[in-house]
Amino acid sequence: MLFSNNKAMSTKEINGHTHTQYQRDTYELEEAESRAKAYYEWLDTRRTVRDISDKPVSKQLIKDLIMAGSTAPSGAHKQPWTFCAVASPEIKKAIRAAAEKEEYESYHGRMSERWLDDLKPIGTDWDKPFLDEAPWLVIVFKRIYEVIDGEKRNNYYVNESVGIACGMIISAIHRAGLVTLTHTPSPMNFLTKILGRPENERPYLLLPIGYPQDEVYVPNLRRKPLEEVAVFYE
Ligand code: IYR
Repeated sequence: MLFSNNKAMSTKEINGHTHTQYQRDTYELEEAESRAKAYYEWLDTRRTVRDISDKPVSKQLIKDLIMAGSTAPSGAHKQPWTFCAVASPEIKKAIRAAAEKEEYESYHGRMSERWLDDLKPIGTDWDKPFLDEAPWLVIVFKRIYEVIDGEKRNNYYVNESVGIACGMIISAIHRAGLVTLTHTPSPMNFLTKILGRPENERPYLLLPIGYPQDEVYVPNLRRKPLEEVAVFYE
């Protein structure tokens, strides 16, 4: 086998399984520091955007975003996720109607006063126009188990794995200059029904994806500084 730079790639057997040599790009510390800083500063420009334009986004682009999410590490490499990508206006309408029904209940009694208060600076309410205006909705399902030869096999670290995959697709969306928000209608089992998902899948997160509308306002958030999010033990 060859590396992409045409060098020979060596392999090694571990437990009877072939491992291929890991080829890394490494950088001297100064270059590594500057790359880390640049990546952080670029990620820090990402904002959750709820005003998503109806400007079309190609299926090809969505496929690559999904594949970026699907590069996430996962328990025993089971990749316990299914990304359902919805462009159908009828399905989007059905999702919006069902989500708003739940959200209406949440905002009018199911959520505590404190919770509603915490959301005031964000400015959300039960009205979810992005659910049928965004060109695509990607609904991420976690796969609790697989059925292999008629037998249930539980996946491992499913929440961790799917959470990481969501983080990776969110950063890929940002990289493409598109926007999204992490919508979590609650309860969200209506998604299982509308999308006809099997019993081993549970809805995890809904990501509307598209271009931002022409003029968009986002809350004036401050991200915690390093001192508030990290503790160093040296
Ligand atoms: N799921 C609801 C409420 C909501 C909850 C939190 I926590 C947020 O950060 C934002 C919204 C909704 O989508 O409106």
